[in-house]
Amino acid sequence: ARAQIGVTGLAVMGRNLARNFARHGYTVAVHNRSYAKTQSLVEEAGHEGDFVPSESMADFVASLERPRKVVIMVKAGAATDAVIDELLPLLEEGDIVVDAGNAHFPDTIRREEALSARGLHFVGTGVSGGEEGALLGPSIMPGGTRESYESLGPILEAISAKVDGTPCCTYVGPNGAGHFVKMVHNGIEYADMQLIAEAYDLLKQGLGASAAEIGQIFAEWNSGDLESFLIEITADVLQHVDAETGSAFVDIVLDQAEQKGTGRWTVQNGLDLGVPITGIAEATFARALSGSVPQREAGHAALPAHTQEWEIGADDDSRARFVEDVRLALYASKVVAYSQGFDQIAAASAENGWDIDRGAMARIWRGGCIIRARFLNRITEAYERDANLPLLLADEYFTNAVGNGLAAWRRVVAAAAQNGVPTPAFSSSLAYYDGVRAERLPAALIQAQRDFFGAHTYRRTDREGTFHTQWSADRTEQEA
Ligand code: NBP
Repeated sequence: ARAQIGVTGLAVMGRNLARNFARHGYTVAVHNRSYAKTQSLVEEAGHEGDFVPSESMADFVASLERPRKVVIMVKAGAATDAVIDELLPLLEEGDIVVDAGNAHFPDTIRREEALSARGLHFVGTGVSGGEEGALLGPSIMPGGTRESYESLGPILEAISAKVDGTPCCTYVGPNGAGHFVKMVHNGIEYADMQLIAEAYDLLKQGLGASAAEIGQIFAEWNSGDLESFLIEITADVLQHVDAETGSAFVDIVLDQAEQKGTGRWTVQNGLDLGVPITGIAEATFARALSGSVPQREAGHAALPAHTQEWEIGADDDSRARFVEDVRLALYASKVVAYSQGFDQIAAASAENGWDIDRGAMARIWRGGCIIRARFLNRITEAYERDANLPLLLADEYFTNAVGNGLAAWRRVVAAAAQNGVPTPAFSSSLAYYDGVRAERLPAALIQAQRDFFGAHTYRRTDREGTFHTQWSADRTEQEA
C-alpha cells in the first residue's frame, strides 16, 4: 500500500482530479467500473505523476495507505450508492470516503449517518469549476467531520485554486454542509447568468446594439466592480462569430436554456426554509419559461405589447448614460441575489447545526469556480466586520454601493416595463430591496384576511398577545 489518495470514477471529472493530485506530487490510486478508462488515464497521463491503477475495487483499496482516502467521482445518485456499497466491506475504521460528485445534500446527510455508524468518515464535497477546474484547480467545499479534514484538508487545499496565495478550499461543516453550499453556489450562478442575460437584452433592445458592440461593453465592465469569470466569458461569447453563417454566434443559438437541477434544488430548499431567494427562483423559472415552447408560441401569437418608445437619446452621451444605468442596475441586482443566497446558507446552517462561516465561503469562491469574482472579497470583508450580519445588503459597503446605483436601477426597471423587455431578476431584486427596507408591509392586510376566513389569528402593533376577531358575529376581538 503506497498511494496517498485514491480516485474511483474516471470520467472527465475524476480523471482530471486524479491528474491534479498526481501533478501535486501525490501517489494516486485510480479505479473505474470499466477498466478501459483507468488504462487510458495511465497511458495518456501516466508521465504526469505517480498513478497506481487497479482493475478491481479490492486491489484499489489495498493500494491505499491507511487511513485510506478514497475520492468517489461518479454520476450522482444511484451510482454513488453502488460504489459506496462496494467499498464498505473493504474499508476499515478511520478510513475517509469522499463523495466529490454533485450529490443532493439530503443524500449526503443520509450517507454520512450510515458510514459514521460504521466508524468511517464520509466527506460530501462540493467541487466547482468543471473539467478545467478539476485539472488546474477547482473551488472545493468539503463537509464531514473536522477530524477527517485534518488529514484530508491539506491534500484538497494543495490541488484547489489559489487566489493571492490563499487556497479556494476550507472546511465547511458537518455532514451535508459541503454539498449544500455547492448547491447554493450553483443557484447563485443561475441568478448571476440570468442578470447578465437581462442586461444584454436591455442593451440590445434599448440601444439596438449588435452582439459584438454589447460584447465590447461587457469587456469594459470587466475592468470594474463587475469583474468576474461570467462577465469575461459573456464578452467573449458575444463577440464570437458563427463560422458557418458569419452571424453573431449568440444570434444563431436556440433561445431555450436547459438545466440539470441544482437551481431547482436551491429554490425548493429556499421554499422549505422560508428564505426569499427571489433572484435564484426567477432565474430558474426564466429558464423554464424559455423552454415552454407551446406557451411561448401561443403567447407570441396572441398577446399585444402596447409598449412605449424608448426614451434614450440618439447621441453618444445619452447612450452612454443608459449603458451606465444598466451596469449599476446589474451590480445592485447581483448584490441582492448574493445577499439572498448567503441568507439561505445562514438559515440552513442554523437549522442543521452546521455553523458555516459565510465569509469563508465567499473566500473559497474567489477562484476555481464559475461565480469567481472580484466582489466576493467585499462579501468576505462584510462578514469579517460582523460574522452574524443578518442582511448582507445592510453592510455599509453594500448599502453604499447599491444606494449609489439606486436611481439608475429604478430607471432601468421602469424602462424595461414600459418597453416590454422581460427582466424578472432585475425587477424582483428591486422589489426585494424595497420590501426588505420597508418600515411597514401590506402583509398586515394578508394576516387580517387570514383571520377573516380561517380564524388564523393576528398580533397587534400596540400590545402583546395573539387575537381573533369574530368576523361573522359581532366583530368583537378575543385574545386567542
Ligand atoms: P458522469 O457523471 O458522466 O459519470 C460517469 C462515471 O460514473 C463513470 O466513471 C462511470 O463508470 C461511473 N458510473 C456510473 Br454512470 N454508474 C456507475 C455504477 N453503478 N457503479 C460505478 N460507477 C458508475 O461523470 P463526470 O461528468 O466526470 O462527473 C462526475 C461527478 O462530478 C458527477 O457527480 C457530476 O455531477 C459532478 N460534477 C461534474 C462537473 C462537470 O463539469 N462535468 C462539474 C462538477 C461536478 P463507467 O466508466 O464504468 O461507465
